[in-house]
Amino acid sequence: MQPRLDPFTVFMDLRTGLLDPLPVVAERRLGDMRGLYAGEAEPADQLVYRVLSIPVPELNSEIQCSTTILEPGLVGDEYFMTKGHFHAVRDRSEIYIGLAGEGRLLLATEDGRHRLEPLRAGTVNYIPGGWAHRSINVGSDPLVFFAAYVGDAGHDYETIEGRGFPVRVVRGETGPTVVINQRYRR
Ligand code: S6P
Ligand code: ZN
Repeated sequence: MQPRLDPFTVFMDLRTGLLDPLPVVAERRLGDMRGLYAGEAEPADQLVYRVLSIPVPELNSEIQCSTTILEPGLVGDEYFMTKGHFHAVRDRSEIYIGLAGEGRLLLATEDGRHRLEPLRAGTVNYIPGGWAHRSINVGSDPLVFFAAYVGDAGHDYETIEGRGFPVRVVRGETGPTVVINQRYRR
């Protein structure tokens, strides 16, 4: 076969997740996340996370790679988190490699099962197809992780925007606490 791409190398700072050369950067602010938190997501311009993506074609022959830098913070008692998504092609899987900070990876199936996994420096999370995933920063420093996933996975945000995850992770008296999401609809 004729190769589609030439080899290339990107340098990653393993503590900050920053990539060199700096690839495509997407920013998510509280104003982008209305309806996902139980409380009011204010102020709208507050940065919550950045996703630095290495651009490759969205084909199942490729591997998409990105780092996520998720700031520490709270909306009410709910920790800063990513929007969360199913892959548009549901059976596409992914791995996360934790680089810095203290987090949780919340996963859920369409039939309402959920799991909470650790996400910190040294964790390798395997996210099988069919599991929606959201990362949550429960610490006081940025949560940084590297993601690699099947190139044509795509992202379905609408399903999570409509139904939420079955649980939320909030700051409790003894630390991060899992509570039922009262707005969850299966
Ligand atoms: C992509 C992978 C991550 C997330 C990123 C932001 O499949 O899971 O790169 O895109 O952590 O989360 P979200 O839910 O806003 O895409
Ligand atoms: Zn994903």
